[in-house]
Amino acid sequence: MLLERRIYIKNFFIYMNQERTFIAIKPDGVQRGLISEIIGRFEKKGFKLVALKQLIPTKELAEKHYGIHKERPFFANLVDFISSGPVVAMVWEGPDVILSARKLIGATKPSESEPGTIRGDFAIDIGRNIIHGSDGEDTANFEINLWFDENDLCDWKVSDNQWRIE
Ligand code: DAT
Ligand code: MG
Repeated sequence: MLLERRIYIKNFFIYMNQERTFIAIKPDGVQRGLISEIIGRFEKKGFKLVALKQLIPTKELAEKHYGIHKERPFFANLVDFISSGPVVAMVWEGPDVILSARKLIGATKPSESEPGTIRGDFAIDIGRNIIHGSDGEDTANFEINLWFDENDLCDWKVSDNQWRIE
């Protein structure tokens, strides 16, 4: 029941399940020249880019970002890797974008990620799996706030929105 999922505000239908997610192209994706390929997949899917920056994350930022994995044996390597070079950090917006982005990205382990997904098409090793995407609403909020200031988030309307969202 589509109508139940949208509300009418100031002449626009706003999706109640409109979400934002945090996406990062890891240093391997940047080094391998996959920035445009990855951004292109999110753009062509129809999502809206809300924020974008390239930075070399500090170890402190990487540790906070992956804090949930603190006790795992791969944690130190992961933090070293993420802070080893430029990362392209982004916020994307759209209906159910958190789950959709995880599907575009593919499974964590490249041997299990389907062809057609970013990891399925471009990665062969779990330690070099190209891209990060938030895995739920709480992590999305936490990660967006961790990597971006409120002022970095660009509030804009996609001009052809009626051709993307009913
Ligand atoms: P995802 O990035 O799909 O959300 P995750 O949150 O379980 O996966 O793990 C974060 C990252 O840590 C993952 O992208 C790659 C690395 N990682 C996970 N499991 C690993 C393992 N068993 N060995 C080495 N690196 C691993
Ligand atoms: Mg994760």
